[in-house]
Amino acid sequence: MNISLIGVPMNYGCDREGAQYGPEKLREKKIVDVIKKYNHSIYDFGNLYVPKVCDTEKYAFHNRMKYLKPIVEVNTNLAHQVYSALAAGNFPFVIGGDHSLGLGSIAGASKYYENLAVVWIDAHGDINTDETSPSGNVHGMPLAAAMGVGCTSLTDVYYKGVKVRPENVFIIGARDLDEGEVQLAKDKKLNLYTMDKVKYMGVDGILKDIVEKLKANNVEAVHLSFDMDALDSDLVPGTGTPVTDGMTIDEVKYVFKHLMDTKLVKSMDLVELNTHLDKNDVTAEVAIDLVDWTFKLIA
Ligand code: B3U
Ligand code: MN
Ligand code: MN
Repeated sequence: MNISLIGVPMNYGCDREGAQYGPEKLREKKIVDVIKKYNHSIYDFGNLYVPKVCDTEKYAFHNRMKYLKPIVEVNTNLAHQVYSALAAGNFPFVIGGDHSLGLGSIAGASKYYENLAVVWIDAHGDINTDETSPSGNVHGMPLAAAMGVGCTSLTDVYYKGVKVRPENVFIIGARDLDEGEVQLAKDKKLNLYTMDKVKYMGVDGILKDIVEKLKANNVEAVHLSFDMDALDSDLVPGTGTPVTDGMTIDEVKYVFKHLMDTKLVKSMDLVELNTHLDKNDVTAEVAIDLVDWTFKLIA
């Protein structure tokens, strides 16, 4: 497979030091060589340009969303990179950076694929809007925006309108949802597999459900968005908002395996590695192990 590696060294969406160094750390840990091991041709497109905005300006562009302008700019460029990679027959692999980059990667993938699904593996729902967000951090909003919910400056990134239909949204591993997110998930009847549900149905149970729905909905392609904080907080000190009672590494690998088996996964993000918070690079090593596993599966 031809892989396009796209780095997004951005932390405006989480408003925390350290998330912007994810791409640099993963390259230091030889992400390119790890992917190459499985006979892929990898094209490293380097890192996207992230404009400098000082923190005194964080609310200069919107009164409830921090750093709105640079986030929209970076995501517009990311969307076009992802779209171009897909149009060239490549698999775009986007490394973050905070999860606000989901805005761009989903926008790019959805421009290419008519009927896209998104599998969002995360301790959080990331379905807040500027009105429901308790923090004003845009990394808690991209999935709502992709469904066309929230402020038009986010919903209209790259092109106007809905990028993914709610019935094609699958959230796995959530265990820290805000009130507005719970309400939106209900209103939109999202496929929400909270950690409680994962435990109740088992990983096999939720995967069976997801694969059936992907088929029933005639999904053409899946964008897989993986937030490191889906993993249990004990395993990933190097992420901005770790949450207890999360997934094990084996559970994540199992989910990846079965999703890859569908042959529908055509693009992927790996986000929220925070090098400042990491302890002896353990989180970076976990990320690399998951990358290794993923590209072995794709081979
Ligand atoms: N739901 C909270 C916290 C949060 C979302 N995503 C992360 N943290 N990583 C919010 O700010 O929207
Ligand atoms: Mn997230
Ligand atoms: Mn998260």
